[in-house]
Amino acid sequence: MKLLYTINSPYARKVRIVAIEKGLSLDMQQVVLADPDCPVKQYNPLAKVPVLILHDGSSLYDSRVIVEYLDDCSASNKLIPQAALSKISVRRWEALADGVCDAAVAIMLEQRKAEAAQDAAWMTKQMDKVSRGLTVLNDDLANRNWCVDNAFSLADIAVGCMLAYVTMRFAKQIDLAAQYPNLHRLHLCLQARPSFAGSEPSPY
Ligand SMILES: N[C@@H](CCC(=O)N[C@@H](CS)C(=O)NCC(=O)O)C(=O)O
Repeated sequence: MKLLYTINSPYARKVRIVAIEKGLSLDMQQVVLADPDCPVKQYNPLAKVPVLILHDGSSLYDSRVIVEYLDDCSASNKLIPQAALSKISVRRWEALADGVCDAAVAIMLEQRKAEAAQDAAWMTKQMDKVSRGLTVLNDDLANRNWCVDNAFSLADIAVGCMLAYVTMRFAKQIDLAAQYPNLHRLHLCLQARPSFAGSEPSPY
């Protein structure tokens, strides 16, 4: 199986970490989305990463579909619980973490426009989504070690990828330790895992 990804995509990083945690070896192909020959649109009509190309040439997207597929590839180290309520809870944490990333990515794209073309009110609206999302995730985590059922799961991976992304993009606006101490504690714990340590995003 081959994964098309970009190094700083938080969604692709979620997939990369799931694969490592599951012990699955993927053929990794880093792509440049702006490249006219970028292969992504051939496999995903939405032209977004991540895309997982299966052995028969068919493809899976988006990240939430891919992580479920990978988790089902082996019975060991399940990252999405089987029990219905726990599973829905994990997926809800993931949905909120991914949603915060959606708002953060939207701001980053707006900031790439010429300053006169940027819509400040729209960016504030997106930043409010980031702040509200972080507040809810921080409150919901409270003093627990892991997001759901006191066990490491996809919820922690999704939240960890989002935290790395927003702290990289908004280093000046977001002080995790001061504003979101519960998420800060989780972030430190996740950064120590080999799957996270080897896949840190870097600003470009
Ligand atoms: N919901 C999608 C989001 C994927 C996404 O937005 N990826 C970004 C990179 S971080 C992308 O490929 N953007 C290119 C575009 O929107 O044209 C997922 O979870 O995979």
